[in-house]
Amino acid sequence: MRPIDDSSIVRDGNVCILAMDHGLEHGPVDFEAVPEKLDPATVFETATHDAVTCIAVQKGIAEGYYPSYEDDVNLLVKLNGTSNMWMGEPDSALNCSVEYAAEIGADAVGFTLYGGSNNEVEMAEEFREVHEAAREHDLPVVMWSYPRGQGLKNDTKPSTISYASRMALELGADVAKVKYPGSAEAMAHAVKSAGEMKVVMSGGSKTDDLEFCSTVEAVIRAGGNGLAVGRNVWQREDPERILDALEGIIYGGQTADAALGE
Ligand code: FBP
Repeated sequence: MRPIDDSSIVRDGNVCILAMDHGLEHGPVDFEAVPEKLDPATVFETATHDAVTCIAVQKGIAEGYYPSYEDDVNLLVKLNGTSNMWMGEPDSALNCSVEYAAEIGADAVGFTLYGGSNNEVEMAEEFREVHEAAREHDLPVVMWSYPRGQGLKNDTKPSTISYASRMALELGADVAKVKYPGSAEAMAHAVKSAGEMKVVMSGGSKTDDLEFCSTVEAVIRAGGNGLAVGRNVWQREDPERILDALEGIIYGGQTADAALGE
């Protein structure tokens, strides 16, 4: 067993991270269809669901809202991020230290690495400092492992996703968050490439209930450890219904059909 299994962000070996850093990464446009979700407190409420093992937010949101939820929600502080207005080669500004994340109550930290970007070398050097500081504070490290940049035409190609999960393992992450490579077989290879490290799927833009849950089921059957999801939960009218289903799939081994009661 790896130490991460004892962490509060893991339930029965699996993970379900509710991500809400979209206001920075994509802009308020992601909340247009659900304007009430512009209030971060509404997403913290959703994160109190038992399916969710932690909420992933930037430090400004953590500072403002986590104090009201610290008894009911585990906190992952995302340490870097970039706005959608940045037009350069993929990069992500380190905007929070591990020390500060620990001070405001983080249970885990998150870091985006754009492998393949012209900025990969600097990002990997920053990751080294983050990783070593996180070990000192006993905080699990989740890597948003997103190959992206000039040289990459298809960032969800199976070989690219396996490379993404392997990079996360080699650089010391405890969990890698990767895009779905299109099939359970490709996902199984990405999981195998990561040894005993945990691999979770990145949610992506909103799809219908059955399509989304079937993909999560495929991830679990492929040996993956769950999900880091944003829009597919909080852009829904009834986030609780999808979280009930995800709980059955991720921790109960249910099929998508059974979990959705279809
Ligand atoms: P989603 O489930 O909504 O895709 O959220 C996961 C996430 O990684 C967020 O943490 C982040 O803001 C966003 O996706 C990044 O998306 P993109 O792939 O467009 O960079």
